[in-house]
Amino acid sequence: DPSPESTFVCPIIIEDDRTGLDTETIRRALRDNLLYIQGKLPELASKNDLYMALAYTIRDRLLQRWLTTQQTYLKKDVRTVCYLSAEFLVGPHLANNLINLGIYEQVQKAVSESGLKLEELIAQEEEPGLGNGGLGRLAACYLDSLSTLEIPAIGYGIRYEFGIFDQEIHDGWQVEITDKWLQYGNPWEIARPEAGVEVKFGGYTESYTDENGNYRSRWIPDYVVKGIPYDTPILGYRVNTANTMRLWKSEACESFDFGRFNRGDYYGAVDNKVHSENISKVLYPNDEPIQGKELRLEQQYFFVSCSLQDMIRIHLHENPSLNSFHQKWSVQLNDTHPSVGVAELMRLLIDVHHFDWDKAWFITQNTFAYTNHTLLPEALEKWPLSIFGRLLPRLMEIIYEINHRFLDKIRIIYPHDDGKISRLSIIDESGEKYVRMAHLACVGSQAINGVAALHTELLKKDVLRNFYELFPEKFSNKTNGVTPRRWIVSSNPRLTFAITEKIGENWIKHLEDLRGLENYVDDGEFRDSWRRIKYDIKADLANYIDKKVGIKVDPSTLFDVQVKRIHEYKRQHLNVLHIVTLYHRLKNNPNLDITPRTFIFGGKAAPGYFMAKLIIKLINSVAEVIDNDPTIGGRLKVVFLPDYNVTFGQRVYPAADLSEQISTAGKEASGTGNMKFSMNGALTIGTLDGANIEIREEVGAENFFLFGLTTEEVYAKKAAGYNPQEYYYHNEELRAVLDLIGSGFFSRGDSSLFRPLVDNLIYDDPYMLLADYQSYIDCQEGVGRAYKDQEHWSRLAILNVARMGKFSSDRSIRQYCEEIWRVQPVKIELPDYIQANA
Ligand code: 4GP
Repeated sequence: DPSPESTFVCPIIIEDDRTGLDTETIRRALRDNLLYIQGKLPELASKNDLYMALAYTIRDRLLQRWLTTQQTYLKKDVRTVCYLSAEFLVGPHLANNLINLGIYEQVQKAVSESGLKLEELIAQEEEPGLGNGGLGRLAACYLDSLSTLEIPAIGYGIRYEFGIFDQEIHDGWQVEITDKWLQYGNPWEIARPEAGVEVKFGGYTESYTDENGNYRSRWIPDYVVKGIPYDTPILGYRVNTANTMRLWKSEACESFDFGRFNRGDYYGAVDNKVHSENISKVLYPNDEPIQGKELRLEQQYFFVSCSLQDMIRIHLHENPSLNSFHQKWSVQLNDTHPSVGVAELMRLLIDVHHFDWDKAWFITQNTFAYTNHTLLPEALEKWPLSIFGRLLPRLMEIIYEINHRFLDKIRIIYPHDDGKISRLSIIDESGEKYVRMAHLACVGSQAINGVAALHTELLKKDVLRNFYELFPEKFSNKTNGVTPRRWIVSSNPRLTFAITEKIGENWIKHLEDLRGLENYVDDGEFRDSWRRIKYDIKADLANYIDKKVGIKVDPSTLFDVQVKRIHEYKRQHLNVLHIVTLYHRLKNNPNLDITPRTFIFGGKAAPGYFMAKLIIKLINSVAEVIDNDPTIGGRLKVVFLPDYNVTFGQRVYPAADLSEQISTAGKEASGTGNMKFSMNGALTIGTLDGANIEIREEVGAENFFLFGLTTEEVYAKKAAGYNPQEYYYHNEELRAVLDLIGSGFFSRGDSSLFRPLVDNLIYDDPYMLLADYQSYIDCQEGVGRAYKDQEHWSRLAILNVARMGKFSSDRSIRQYCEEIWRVQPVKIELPDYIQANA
C-alpha cells in the first residue's frame, strides 16, 4: 500500500544503467553492481561474485517491467489467476531471463570483458529446487506461460529454506545431502516484510454473540506464526508482463520470549522462534505417496492462509467489499495440498469479514478449481481427524459444517443409499477417521480437471467416479504442456538455431508452427545438419559424464535415456531387465550384432522408499559389471548420473535419441518429460499411458515405439488374478535374467541383496513388469534396427519435433484461461523512458 506520506511525484527518468539493454550499458552496470552490491574489485572477484553482479544487473532490468505490471493490474482492477502450489520447481533463472528479455548476445559480449564465458556464470546459479518432480515443474512451466500470454497471475507457495535434497551415490546407493540453495543469497527475490500476515494454530474455539446479536465463532490459538512474502518476478517471453511468484517464509511473531529469558531459561526463550521457523524449513521429499506428518499439514495451512489473506488485502485495496471476490480471483489448487483453502476462505469470510454461510459458500465455490495429478491410491491425501482437529480446530468445525450441508443435499438425490453417502463424505469414517482432502476440493470447487485425456477419463470412471456422477459439468481435461522457452530455446540453442533458420522464430510463442519443419524431412542436407547437431550435443554430454562420474561413453551409440523420479510404477527396473537381457545375449553369443547403446539414468528416490533405493543400487551394480566386462567391448554402457534436477534435465533432453516412457498403463497421470524429449528430437518407446497416448496421436503411430498392455488389459488381468510366475516359468530368457540378478552375479556374489526386488517381481509384481517384458524386449529390437538406418531415424526425429505443437504449456494455459479461469490478457505498456525489449 502506498503510504500517505509518500509524495514523490517525479518519475525516475534517467535510469539508463539499470534499464539499458545494449552491450555497453550492461558492461557498465555489471561493474557497478560488482563494486556496489557485491563489494568486490574486479581483480578480486570470484566467479560467484560475477554471477551475483550479473544476476542483479538482469534483475534491475526486470524491475520496471514488474512494477509497471503490478501497477497496471491495480489500476485496471483486473481478474487474476492465483496458482496455489506447495511446489514450484523453477530451476535457474538467469538464462531464461536473458532469453525472455532478448539480450542473450548483448550480455555474452558484456561478460566477455571479465575473461569468463557467460555459460560459466549461468552454471554458477544454484537452482531453486522447491519441488519433487512433475507437479512442481508443471507449476513453473505454467508461470512462464501465464506471463508470456500476458495473463494477470500470482504463483503462491512456500519458500523452503532447504529444497529437494542433493543426491550423491556412494557405493551404488543414494545418499541424501541437504540442499543449501540459499547459502550465498538469492538475488532474484525481494522480501516484503511489511506485507507479512499472521496464521493461527492449535488451541480451541468458542462462540460468542456480537454487538448486533449475531452468533459467531472465535478461534483462540495456541500459537501464531508470521508469514513473510518473498517475491520473484517472472517475466514472459518478449513481452512486458512480469508476474509475481510469492513464496512465504515462516517466522516467529515475537522472536524472543523475554519472560522465559528473565527467568533464566535461555534456550526456552527461543523455542517459539525455532518452532515457527521450522514450518518453511524443508520440502517433504516424497513424490506421489504422501507422508502424514503434522508438520506437512502445518505447511499447507500456513501458505494457504497467508495467500488468501494476501488476496483479500489486495482486493479490499481496490474494492469496497469482498462480495465480488470470486469475480476478481480465480484460485487453482495444484493437487490437494492447498485444498484446506476451501475451509480457510470460508473462515476468513465468516469469522473475520462476517459473511453469512450461504453467501460465503457461493463465493468460495466460485473461486476455486482443482487439478488432480495422480491415480495412485496411496497418494490421495487424507488427514487423521485427531491431527487435523488439534492443529486447526476452527477449520475442522467448518469442514464438518460443509460436509453436513453437502450430505444433506446428497441424501435427497440418493435417499436410501448409505454406501453412497459414506463414499462421498468428506470425512472417512470406515475405520480411524480422516479428512479426505480430494473430497473437500471437489465439493468446494467450480471445476475439476485431470492432466491428460486418459487420466481424466480414469478420474471420471474410477478415483472420482462418485463426484463425476454428481457434478459431471465440473469435470474437464487439461493435458499438460511444457514451456518451449526453457525446454528448447534455453536448453538446446543449436536446435533452436537450426529450426529458426528454416521457419523463422515464431514457433517459440506458437509451437504449432513447428509443423513447418515437415517441409524439410526430405531435405538430405537438413537431415545431415540435424544429425551433426545431435552428435555434437551428445559429445558434450559424454564429456560431462566423464567429468562427473568418470565413465567414457561414445556419442555415436544410441543414447537411451530414462530420467524421472525413481518409482516402481515408472518401471526403471523394466529398463534394467532389458539391459540384462542384452548383456546375457552377448555373453552367450559374443558376436551377436546389436546396436551399441548407452543407457543413461537419472532420478531421486524418496528417502524412505526402500524399493526405489534398491533399484538405484541395481542400476549401478549392473553398470559396474558391464563396464568391467571386456567381452562387451563398449557395446553396452550404463550410466547413473547423480542428482537429477532441472539444470541436468536441460543438458540431457537435447542429447537423447530414445526416451523411455514405460510406466504401467493407467498409472502415470500425464508425464511431462515425455514431451521435453520428443520436442528435442528423441523418439519415444512407451506404453499407452498418460500423455504418451496423445503424443503418439500427434506424431503418428509409425513414429512412436509402442509396447505393453493397455489400461483395460491391466485391469482385466488384475481382475482375473494376475500371476507373474506364469511368465517367469514360461519365458526362458526372462527367467535367466531374473535368476542372474537374484544369484548375486551383479552384487559380488551376495545373493540376498536383490532378492527383495526379484521376489517382488516373481511373486507379486504389482506393476506388471513380467507381463510387459516380452513386448518391451521385442519393441526394443525394433528400436535397435531403426537406429541402424540413420537417414530413416533422422526423418522420424524431425517429424517428432515438427508435431509437438500441442505440448506447449501455452496451449494448456490458454485452455485453463478460457474454460476454467475466464481471464483475459492485459497489455503492459512501459513508460517511454524504459528501453523496450530487443
Ligand atoms: C505428477 C504425475 O505423476 C505426472 O504424471 C504428471 O505429469 C505431473 O504430476 C504433472 O501433472 N504427479 C506428481 C505428484 O508429481 O506429486 O503427484
